Parts: sequence; C-alpha cells; structure tokens
Amino acid sequence: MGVTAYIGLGTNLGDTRANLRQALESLRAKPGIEVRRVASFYRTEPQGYPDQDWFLNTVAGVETGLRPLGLLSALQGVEAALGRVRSLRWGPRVIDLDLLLYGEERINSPVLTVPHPRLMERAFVLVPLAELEPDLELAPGVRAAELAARLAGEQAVERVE
Ligand code: A4P
Ligand code: MG
Repeated sequence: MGVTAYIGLGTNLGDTRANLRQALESLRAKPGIEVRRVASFYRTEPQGYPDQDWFLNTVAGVETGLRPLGLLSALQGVEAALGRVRSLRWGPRVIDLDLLLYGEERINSPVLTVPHPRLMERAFVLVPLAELEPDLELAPGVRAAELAARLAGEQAVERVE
C-alpha cells in the first residue's frame, strides 16, 4: 500500500494502558493506514516537564497510502477521538501521537517536521522504535539500537508488556 511510517504514542493521564489500546484500535480503523507492528508498552520517566506522572509509551509501524499531511490529520483525529484537550506544552496528556518517520522523507513545513525534531534525544521514543527496527540508520553511522541503549542509560524506560 505504500510508505512505511512510524508513529510514537504516549499517555500519562487516566488508564494509560487502555488509552494506548484504544488509540491503536482507532488507528487501525482509519482508511489508508495499516498497522503492521506495535512495540511493547514502556513506562517512561517524563521528559521536558518533570513534575508529572510517568508515561506509558509505544511505537507503531504502519504502512500508509496517505501523504504526510493526511497521515498527520488522521493522527490528530485519533487524539480528538480519545478526548485530548491541549493545555500545557510537554504537560500531561490523555494521548499524544507523533509522526516520527515517513519513509525516508524529510519535511519542514509550519505544521509538520519529519523526522520528528526530538526523535534523537528521547529514550521513550527510541527504545520502542529500536525494538521494531534495531538496524534503522537514523543518521550516518547511527543505528537505532545503539542510540536507544545510550539514551536508556540516562532516561528511565521500563518494558511492561
Ligand atoms: N507537528 C510538527 N511536526 C509533527 C510531527 N512530526 N508529529 C505539529 C506530530 N505533530 C507534529 O503538537 C503540536 C503541533 O506539532 C501539532 O499541531 C503539529 O502540527 P501537539 O501534539 O499539539 O503538542 P505537544 O505534543 O504538546 O507538543 P510536542 O512538541 O508534540 O511535544 P512532544 O515533543 O510530543 O512531547 N515524556 C515521556 N516520558 N513520554 C512522552 O510521551 N511526551 C511529551 C510531549 C513530553 N514528555 C514526555 C512525553
Ligand atoms: Mg505531539
């Protein structure tokens, strides 16, 4: 069907496991998106704004016929379906879906940056991504698995299921 993309999912409000499950269900129901693989769920230390609960994070590998902006609006549709209300940047959220990678494309538009600008700094994204794609080359000579292992030494990430 087209392009392989990776979606990061995160939540730290309410029943976090149910939130991830529901978001994945809602993603599977979207036309033009086939969810191929889902990493384990990980309990992760909050980054950016420390005074909040730990997150539950995962990454989904999808195949999509949608263009990047179509995929972004589908992700925002999933967030809305789960009742996400935007408040604090980097603050608590019922669900957050980020487009991490869209094939090999690089996109810099006012509404969409791909690869995700903070991808390379975050264990909560890289550990589940590396579980799916350990050999992915994120930058010249930088394998996902190596970067994930390095970041996991600094930011707590625990596999829960
Ligand atoms: N946008 C641009 N590029 C993208 C992209 N690649 N994917 C724009 C998704 N959206 C993208 O996003 C704001 C705008 O970013 C969107 O309207 C879209 O046009 P948002 O989801 O409304 O805002 P946000 O999530 O509060 O901000 P942001 O910058 O996405 O935050 P992050 O970087 O996602 O950080 N700690 C742990 N342990 N686990 C987490 O999941 N998440 C965050 C959120 C902070 N700390 C965390 C976690
Ligand atoms: Mg976001």
